[in-house]
Amino acid sequence: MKIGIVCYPTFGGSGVLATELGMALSQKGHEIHFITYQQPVRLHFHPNIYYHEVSVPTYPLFDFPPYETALTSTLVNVITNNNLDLLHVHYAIPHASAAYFARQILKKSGRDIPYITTLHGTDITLVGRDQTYAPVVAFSINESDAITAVSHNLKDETVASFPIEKNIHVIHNFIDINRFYQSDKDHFKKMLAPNGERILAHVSNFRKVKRVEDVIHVFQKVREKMPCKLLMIGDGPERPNAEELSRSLEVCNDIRFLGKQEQMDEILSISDLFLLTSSYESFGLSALEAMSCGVPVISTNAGGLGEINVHGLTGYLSNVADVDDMAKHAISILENEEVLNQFKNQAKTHAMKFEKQFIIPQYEQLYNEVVQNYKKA
Ligand code: GMT
Repeated sequence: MKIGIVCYPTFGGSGVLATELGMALSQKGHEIHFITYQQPVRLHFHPNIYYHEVSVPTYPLFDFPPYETALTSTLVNVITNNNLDLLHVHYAIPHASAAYFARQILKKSGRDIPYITTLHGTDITLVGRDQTYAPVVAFSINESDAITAVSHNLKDETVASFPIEKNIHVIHNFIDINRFYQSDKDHFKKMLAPNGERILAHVSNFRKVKRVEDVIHVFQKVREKMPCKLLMIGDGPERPNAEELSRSLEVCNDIRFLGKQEQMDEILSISDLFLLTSSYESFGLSALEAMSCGVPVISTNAGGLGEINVHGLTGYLSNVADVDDMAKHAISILENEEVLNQFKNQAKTHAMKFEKQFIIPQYEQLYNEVVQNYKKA
């Protein structure tokens, strides 16, 4: 099948998932066309993969260059010139409405193409609900030939927020266990924790929804009980506050803010515990990547996190903002080597349920259904 994938090319979970999906599909023989404004960060070369850049010319009149219009025109051109069978857009805003518009334009010239929209989280729960976008989001989701959500929780949130007229298929995010596994990085671990300190890690885009200051508070409480280090990976608007808090709590010497990193498997390989303190998380792909590397997860119970992190098995879940509870659970895992190893094994074993070989066929089946139905109609 010839499939166009539209996504954000950045480090965010939706872009990462879309890129991994495209790469996995290309290995199964599909021809994949990424259409984004930048080459996706995790994209590797493969003969079946094409990348089309959306360029948005500037003009003095444009205070806000019309990205959606540029994307729609690029979609029309790429679909026509490459004879695509299907479009799969990740993150509703503005990708679903651009796909709808491109489909309408192509209909005028006698070409028809179905599009599938995958909802990822904040496109529904934060940005999408805002009245600035809501009518367009609802319309373009409903016009999709199929809708998927990355968790049952996100499906429920979507149905509660919008007048959805179609079934939403839940297809969980997935992991490549051949890339995300615990490898021997002892030399690297010794550099960061020279005295055998436990290593805690957090990965995010440092937005408000991640509550990164809670990560620092949890770390401070764990550090009172045992020598440990914290790795803060990623970047975003809340990073200065988190750094300031770590200085005022006098824990900054044991925290490394590493910024955006590509070799997440290596960093997770040296980590003992993963912290995710979000007030909402549709799924928590970063937590799954950690579990796949054998790192137990201390998270909140917000959104779909309970669909991957199993309380008492792969880690623990606490109420949002309950840093005492999170610290208590973190200590209970980290203070005993045997318990820690047990949680590491359980996290790894559970992550394997989300292995890409189980999830990719669910997308392929949906693609086939959509394309067949479209041909019949
Ligand atoms: O975490 C973010 O804010 C980035 C965001 C995105 O769309 O790039 O991530 C969302 O999609 C991921 C992939 O499906 C999910 O694993 C994240 O849980 C989800 N983030 C939120 O719901 C806050």
